[in-house]
Amino acid sequence: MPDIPKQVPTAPEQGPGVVPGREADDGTTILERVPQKTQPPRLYQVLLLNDDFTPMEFVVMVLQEYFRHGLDTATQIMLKIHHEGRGVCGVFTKDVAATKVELVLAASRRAGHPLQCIMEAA
Ligand code: TYC
Repeated sequence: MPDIPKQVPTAPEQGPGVVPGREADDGTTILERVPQKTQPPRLYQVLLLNDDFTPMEFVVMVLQEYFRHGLDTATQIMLKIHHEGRGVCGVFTKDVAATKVELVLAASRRAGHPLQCIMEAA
C-alpha cells in the first residue's frame, strides 16, 4: 500500500478571504480565513423597441438567430413588441447583454433597418 500523505493545515496566504487577525506571542500577526461574500452577477434584460419600418420577418429572424428562440416564440415576442412598443428578448449578464445589443444593432444597420435594441438592469 502506498503511503497516503498527511493533510497538514497550511497558513492562509494574503488575498481575498483572508484578514489580519490577533497577534501571536512572537509579535507576528496571524492571518485568518473569513467566508467570502460574493454576490451573484447582476442581470440585464435585452429589449427590442417597436418602429414603423423594420419588417416583422426581420425581427423574427433576429429573435431566432441572436436569442435562440423558436419560430413560434419569436413570432409571439415580435407581435408583443409590435402591439405594446417593447419586449424582452432575453436576460443575461452585463457583458453578454451588451454584446447582443451590439450584434443586433450591427445586423439591423447592415440590413438598412432602424430597429432599436437596448439593455436594462433586470
Ligand atoms: N412595427 C413593425 C411593422 O409593422 C414590426 C416591428 C416589430 C418592428 C417589432 C420592430 O421591434 C420591432 N413592420
